[in-house]
Amino acid sequence: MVVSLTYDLSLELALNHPDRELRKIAQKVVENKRLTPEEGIYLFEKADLTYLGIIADYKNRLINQNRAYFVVNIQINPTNVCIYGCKFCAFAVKGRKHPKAYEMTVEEILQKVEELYNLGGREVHMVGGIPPHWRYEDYLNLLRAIKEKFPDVVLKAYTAIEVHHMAKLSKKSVREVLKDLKEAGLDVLPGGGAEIFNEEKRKIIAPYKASAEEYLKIHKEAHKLGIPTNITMLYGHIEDYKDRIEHMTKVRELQDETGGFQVFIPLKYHPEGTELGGELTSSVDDLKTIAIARLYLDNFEHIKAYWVTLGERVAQLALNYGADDIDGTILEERIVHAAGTKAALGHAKEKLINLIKEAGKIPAERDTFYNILKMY
Ligand code: V47
Repeated sequence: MVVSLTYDLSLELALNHPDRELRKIAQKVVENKRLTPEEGIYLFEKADLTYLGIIADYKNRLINQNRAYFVVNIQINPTNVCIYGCKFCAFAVKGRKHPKAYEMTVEEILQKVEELYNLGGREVHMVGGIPPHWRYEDYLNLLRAIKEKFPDVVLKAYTAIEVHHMAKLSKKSVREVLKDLKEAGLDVLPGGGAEIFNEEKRKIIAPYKASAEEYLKIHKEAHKLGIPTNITMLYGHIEDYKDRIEHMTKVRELQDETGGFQVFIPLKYHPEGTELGGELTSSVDDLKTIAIARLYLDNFEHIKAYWVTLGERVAQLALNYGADDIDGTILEERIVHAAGTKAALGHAKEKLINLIKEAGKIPAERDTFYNILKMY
């Protein structure tokens, strides 16, 4: 099925690409056929951005029409004290006594949630370090305290890495921990901590973190309990294209099994102040990664262009390269800002609406579960 005459014409360009393999891939996209890992790698290595934009936008329009989603939300990073010394992270510090260490009080966190309420938002994205002194109950009590004061808040909190840590702390199974978290008020598991699933590279950049297998098992368990989850991929450090496709293949396989992922979020690596160092990826690489994610993850409804890592301008462009979501107002973010992102914070809803409109898409304000609240 072809969406409109305009797309008919541009699709013709992709379907008649001088490269035989790219012609074949475009044809598969039109026929809604799944791409193989080899084809995914070929797209990274050989496809030009114009070609990718045409077919990724085509695929996105079949799924999301002309809409681009945003959410009125707040991000809270309760503490930067963390037992894991991930080499790509400029946010975390080792101990409470570190001069840059901070820890928000419950009252400070509740105040932040109040700010969100004043803006009419309900999503709280809460993720931070894993401090050595937090007990299992501390994680649960924080959720309870927020839900008690703000019962209709939606809590997207703690990554699978924190869940893994809580299971060790409490000596409970992952399933039991997730059940406790759900009872305490957890609504959605955010997608952080996935980094890159290739075990060799994962061991280098995040030597102490849960393995890819453990990470994915936690998401699977969450899906079985009816907890939707998001999933990320940190790219632009020491991984190569093959690793990106390996990562997305694992994500695609689990989605086939459970259908529990809401959105895939490629996260552009920022090297400033990190032990790992390195260079920023180009905007071409960023847009290609978004487009290939859209094409490869045929069982995902949503691909997020996270403006905090991409910057507003590339995130806006990404809406024409397969992304249909730009996250939200956020207000505060410390993790990627510690690593040098220049993305300005405190975006008003109106700014996000204009950004989306300028990209030629229809702004759709959503809740955490992608229910549309209002179209603009
Ligand atoms: O897991 C850490 C990443 C993640 C750096 O679920 C870095 O909707 C770039 O996961 N450069 C946390 N990235 C953020 C995250 C997220 C963001 C937005 C939406 C959702 C969602 C999830 O930030 C970490 C890590 O992969 N990160 N350091 C860095 N130097």
